[in-house]
Amino acid sequence: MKYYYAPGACSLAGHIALEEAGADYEAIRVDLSAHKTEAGEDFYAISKRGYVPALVTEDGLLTENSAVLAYLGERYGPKLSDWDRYKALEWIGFTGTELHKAFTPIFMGMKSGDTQAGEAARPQIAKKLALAADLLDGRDWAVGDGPSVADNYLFVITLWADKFGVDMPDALKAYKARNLARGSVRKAMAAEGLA
Ligand SMILES: N[C@@H](CCC(=O)N[C@@H](CS)C(=O)NCC(=O)O)C(=O)O
Repeated sequence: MKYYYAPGACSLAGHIALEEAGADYEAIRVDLSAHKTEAGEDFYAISKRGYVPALVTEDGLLTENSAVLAYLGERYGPKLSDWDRYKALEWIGFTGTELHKAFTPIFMGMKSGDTQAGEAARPQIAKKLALAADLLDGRDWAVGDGPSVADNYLFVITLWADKFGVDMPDALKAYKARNLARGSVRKAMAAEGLA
């Protein structure tokens, strides 16, 4: 498999899953501002979407965190009960559409240099992070007894919250620390030059 990622981006979630699985894959860094791979290929020629993550499998190209994480989770992740599989999808949906997307004004501001919208978005992001902590409801992991792909994605969001100075409840700070202690997380972060 080939895995296209950008350092510290949402694609870190799948990168952690691949490390956790001990999968046979090649990680390829993409420069998202130039839309070029580290070898200088046009990333749009690899994925029409132009964004990461993008996973090249034996069956073809798979994109979108919701699909990539479900694919990696079901193939390589811990076996979940039927109900927990649905709950993991619920978490991935929540993380992608509520948490991840809430950071869009900050990312746009970084590109345009106009940071006002990003500043204005912070309280709203903090509110959503408070909801995430509430939904964890005292559990160590999103579903089941251990980490799953749902945690990989939520963990990336906690990294962004710290990076951009958004308030996080203590439960989420502890959750972030718990994830940072995972070998797969440390390996994927080191591979992306984040450690
Ligand atoms: N809908 C996509 C969005 C992925 C996404 O937002 N990727 C960002 C990095 S976190 C990206 O590649 N942005 C660069 C761009 O859109 O040009 C998904 O859920 O996987």
